[in-house]
Amino acid sequence: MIEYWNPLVERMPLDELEVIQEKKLKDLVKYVYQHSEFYKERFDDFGVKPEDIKSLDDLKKLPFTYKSDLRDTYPTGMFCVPNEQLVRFHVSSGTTGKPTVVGYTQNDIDVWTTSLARAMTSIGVGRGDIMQIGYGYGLFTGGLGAHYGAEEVGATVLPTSSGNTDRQIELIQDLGSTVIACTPSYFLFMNEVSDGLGISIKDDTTLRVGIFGAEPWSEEMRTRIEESTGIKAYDIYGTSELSGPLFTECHCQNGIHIWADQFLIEIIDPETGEQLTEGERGELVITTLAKEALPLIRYRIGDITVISKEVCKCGRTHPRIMRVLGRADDMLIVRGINVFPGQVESVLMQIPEVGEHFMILVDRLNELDIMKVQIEMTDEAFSDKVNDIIKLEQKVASDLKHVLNIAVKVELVEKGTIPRSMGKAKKVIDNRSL
Ligand code: DLL
Repeated sequence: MIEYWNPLVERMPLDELEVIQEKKLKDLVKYVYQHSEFYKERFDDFGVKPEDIKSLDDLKKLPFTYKSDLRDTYPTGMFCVPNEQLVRFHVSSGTTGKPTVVGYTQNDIDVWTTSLARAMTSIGVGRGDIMQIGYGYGLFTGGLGAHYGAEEVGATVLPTSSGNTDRQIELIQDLGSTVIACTPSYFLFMNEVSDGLGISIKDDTTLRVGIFGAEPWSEEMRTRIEESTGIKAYDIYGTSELSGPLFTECHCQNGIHIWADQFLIEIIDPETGEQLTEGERGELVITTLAKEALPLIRYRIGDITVISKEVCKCGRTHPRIMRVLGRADDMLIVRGINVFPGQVESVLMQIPEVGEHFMILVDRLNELDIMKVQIEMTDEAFSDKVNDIIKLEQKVASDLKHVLNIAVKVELVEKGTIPRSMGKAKKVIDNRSL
């Protein structure tokens, strides 16, 4: 098994990478100014010219771009190339507004594929692996993105897409899948279905690696998944606007490597837009350094994380982002206190009696926010002794209060009550916004 896909680039000292970034940034601003009416107007309104960008430090002189810009210019108003140069479109589902369209030149697909080839190599996935891809294929970027990356590293792809869970399990067994790529929620569901069929993922399959992302999941969930299924679970991150799934942790499982020769990252204060320093938690902002069809300048993804520029134990020098807590707009504000669903998950997963499925419900009663968490118990913990149930509810409520600083009502529900997901799971129902 090879250790690096491109050792020269992946282990290049950060200061050398920054020289590459600076050159690419200068070229990029000229390129977008010349090729996109949208960017020309945005730069002009902001009073900045491509020539003003002389170093990486000048990045902060550039205006941000937002998801709303993609929506406002729907479908292709931000593109820098004519349609005949595109080899593919992907389109976001548009559940929270108008969909966004992303276009790719052949070079964009190649850059995307290379990013994933580096990532997959860093977790030891390659030739000899059978990679079952349970992310949706089609307009969503998950399936096809993972597919191209897996083929590039020489793995054998099993393109199951999401759904048809019994069949997924049958194929894991019959074809001997060694890697599964899907949302963590879907894998939990697969594990549950396979238990129901009397098949243990740990003992009766050859699965050894999971590549889980497209939604936030916690360190505690990783521990649960790894212990119950015997696989190594890795985090994969990306967004459709940037291409799709792009980056993973390496085998050290300590942050997601962002390839600095292709992407320039910043962390900002979401309120003021000011740059924050390494180690401070804030909103991730990405500038694409190698995209042709839809380059993004200082794109405000909205995801909350922390950057580390420390050289990783794996030898890779590219900066890492720590587990993504979700988008700023996934954050709930309950009685003035900020709550990320991931924080709730972290607390719940540390309580052995609590199962993996939960739902957060927020209501407003007499001008007061009320947060309730519905949880299912594990099979082992299930007992019909009312006393035990009450004790468990109290324990969960007290642990949640300790971490979140707000009173939470806890309700234990029967197994199977919380809807299972084959894609991105919905973990919050906020009735205040209905
Ligand atoms: O979810 C791309 C993708 C596909 C990533 C498969 C990983 C695996 P979108 O549908 O545009 O693209 O959603 C992107 O999902 O801004 C985050 O809020 C969230 N997200 C994605 N990966 C993670 C992760 C794909 N590992 C949005 N941890 C992002 C936390 C994640 N959140």
